[in-house]
Amino acid sequence: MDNKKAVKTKPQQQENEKTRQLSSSFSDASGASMTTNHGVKINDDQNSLKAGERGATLLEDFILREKITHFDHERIPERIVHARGSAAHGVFKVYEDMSDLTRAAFLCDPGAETPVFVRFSTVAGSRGSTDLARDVRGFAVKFYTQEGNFDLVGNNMPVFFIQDAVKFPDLIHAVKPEPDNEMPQAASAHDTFWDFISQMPESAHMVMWAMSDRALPRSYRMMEGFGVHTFRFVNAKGVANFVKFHWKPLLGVHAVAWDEAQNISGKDPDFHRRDLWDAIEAGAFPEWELGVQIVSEEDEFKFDFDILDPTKLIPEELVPVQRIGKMTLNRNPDNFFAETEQVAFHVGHVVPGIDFTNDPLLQGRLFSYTDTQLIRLGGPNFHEIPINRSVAPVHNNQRDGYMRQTINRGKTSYGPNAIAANDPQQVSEAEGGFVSYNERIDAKKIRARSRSFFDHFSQASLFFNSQSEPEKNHIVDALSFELGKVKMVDIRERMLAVLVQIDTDLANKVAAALGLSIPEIPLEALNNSIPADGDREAYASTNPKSTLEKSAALSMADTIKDSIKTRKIAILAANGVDEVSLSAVKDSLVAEGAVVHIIAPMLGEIKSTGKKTMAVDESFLTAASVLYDAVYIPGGSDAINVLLDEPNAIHFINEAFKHCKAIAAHQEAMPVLEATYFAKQLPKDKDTKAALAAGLLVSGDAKSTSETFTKMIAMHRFWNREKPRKVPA
Ligand code: HDE
Repeated sequence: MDNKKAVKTKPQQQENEKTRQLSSSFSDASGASMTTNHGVKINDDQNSLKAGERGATLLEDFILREKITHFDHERIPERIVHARGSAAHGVFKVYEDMSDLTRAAFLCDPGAETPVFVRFSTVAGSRGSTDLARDVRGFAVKFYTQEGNFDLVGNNMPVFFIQDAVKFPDLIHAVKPEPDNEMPQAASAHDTFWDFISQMPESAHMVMWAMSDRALPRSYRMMEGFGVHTFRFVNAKGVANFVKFHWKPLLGVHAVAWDEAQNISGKDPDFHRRDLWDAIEAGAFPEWELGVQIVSEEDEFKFDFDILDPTKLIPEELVPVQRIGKMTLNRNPDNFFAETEQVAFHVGHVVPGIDFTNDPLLQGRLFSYTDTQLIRLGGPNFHEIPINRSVAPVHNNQRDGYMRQTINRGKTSYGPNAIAANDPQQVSEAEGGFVSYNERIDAKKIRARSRSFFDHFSQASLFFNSQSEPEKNHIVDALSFELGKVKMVDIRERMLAVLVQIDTDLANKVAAALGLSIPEIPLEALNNSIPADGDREAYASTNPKSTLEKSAALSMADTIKDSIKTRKIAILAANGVDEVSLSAVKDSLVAEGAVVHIIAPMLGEIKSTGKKTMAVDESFLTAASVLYDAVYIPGGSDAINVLLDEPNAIHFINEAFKHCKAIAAHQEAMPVLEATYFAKQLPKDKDTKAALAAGLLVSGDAKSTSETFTKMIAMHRFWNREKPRKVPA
């Protein structure tokens, strides 16, 4: 590893114990000679070795052969699921000693700072697919604790499509591009997915989440995360409690509109990746609080659902989420492949104090994650890849295999041994040895599913009932779109029969959009996921009502809306812009932590009325409304005339309106607003209240514009605009 001293760490990004460990693997070529992989200095990297200037290339050219061979092997198989991802380094700190609940050391010492590496991902798309696909997002956290790695491999939705791991390959085959023509990429809107789903009523709850705005995050930084399964906390006395893990983003939970998502996919398929990278580069470090819901063993059966069923959540009204610590992502990776691509998460990586339950989906995952790395990362030594290495020392009698990095010394690789005095030694529980929770098991060996897993619809209904009106409309639209893309009518119809079990109004609206009526399919005929000798009646969904009517935590409507930090604001300007109305608003937004771009017809610079030159960040060609959270149009009659003549400027504002974003304008810019399709909807009243209700503000006063506009941006979206459903842009 040459040139260790020359390694540059970005000034605002943070170091931790894991970074220091990684630094022994850093390589930086500044000032270094080019060499082959066996360290020989290269004299000519421009020409291959030939028999004469115009002659054939010689096989002898070891430099050429080495370079091309390495290149030929530069790709590894992409992950079968979660192939597309982005990651960052950070730290986690627990707020208070949690030793009453768990002996996990990193959760017992508020002074300890645990390094983490977090990878966010989509599920269905390939590595090169768009970030904005309608999909579940992976939220995988590797804690490098002093007791070994703990991987919390979760999603941004708290439940899953299936109850038993044995159905996972079927689910993924159904959602991936269809095998005959490999279409569509990164989309569930096709026949095979809905063919499968419509026969698997256990997926109903998760389908509601996947069709909701949760599947279209504004940013990875604005997503919740969930461990999904029920895990166990075990304390030093051996007392266990059930635990559900949550990540709560301090920026709130926000989404984009579906039309916007589709546009972003074209304008910037790396939207989420760029957003995460840029925020960290700018020092706006994303933060989440770790939450836990604790259920005692005595309460295991007190709910009207089974806590081992991964298609169920525990409503926060029944068991509140305690926030026990904070995670901050504060450093971008140095190398995408070495870190983000090669990181290997494993739901089975737990530390003493954290243990599993018998959730049958979790149990299957415990096998899968090592198995997949064996082929993806080329053998059993993937734990030695720097990003996967534990910061706690690793010693055991495992040896050899492809790409072994460790040079084990000595003669013994077995135990017991006398030659090395039985090293490495086993460790007592008191000194931190892992001991599995002593769960009592007394059962028959059986392939079956517990009756307590057969309530498929009550939490799907609870989720739908808990949504605000706009969120409900978005679910109706999403289902109408997805099922509209399904070609086989009987699949659409069967899905309507599933939806009617969740909510009649929802099913009726989707049916209307599809031009179909809802078939009457009895519950026992809805479930086609039954064994060959299975009793259809016994496998029918039970249909109880949830004891809760609504759960506020399931809706995004009331999420945190008090900050515009890292929000992207477009200022549309041209030569002749009024400098005061531009700079005052810009400065105030920047002071609040927003990212402000001046967008003009051409790149380069514009001149204000006061002849001040200002740099243009983007032109109408390179920017797009969908890449911003809000728009401001300053005054200056010359600039306004230019914008009026620029169809892309009007389109920009129309699109921002269509996607329900905050729009503010100086009163001199009124002609531009009058050229939009929403001119008639401009609020008659010019006061703050009207502006906050409509998300539209026209004012001549820069100070009050800044104040009101900031509040409007923090509100994220003005979904009430969707009501008239007029489609411009
Ligand atoms: Fe995964 N999953 N999964 N999964 N999963 C993988 O592991 C699997 C499940 C999740 O950023 C794979 O290293 C099975 C639930 C995330 O690298 C693979 C089952 C949840 C990631 C795999 C599930 C997840 C993965 C592919 C059903 C939410 C990305 C590459 C029994 C709680 C991690 C890899 C990263 C990745 C198998 C179900 C989350 C094949 C068999 C439920 C976030 O091992």
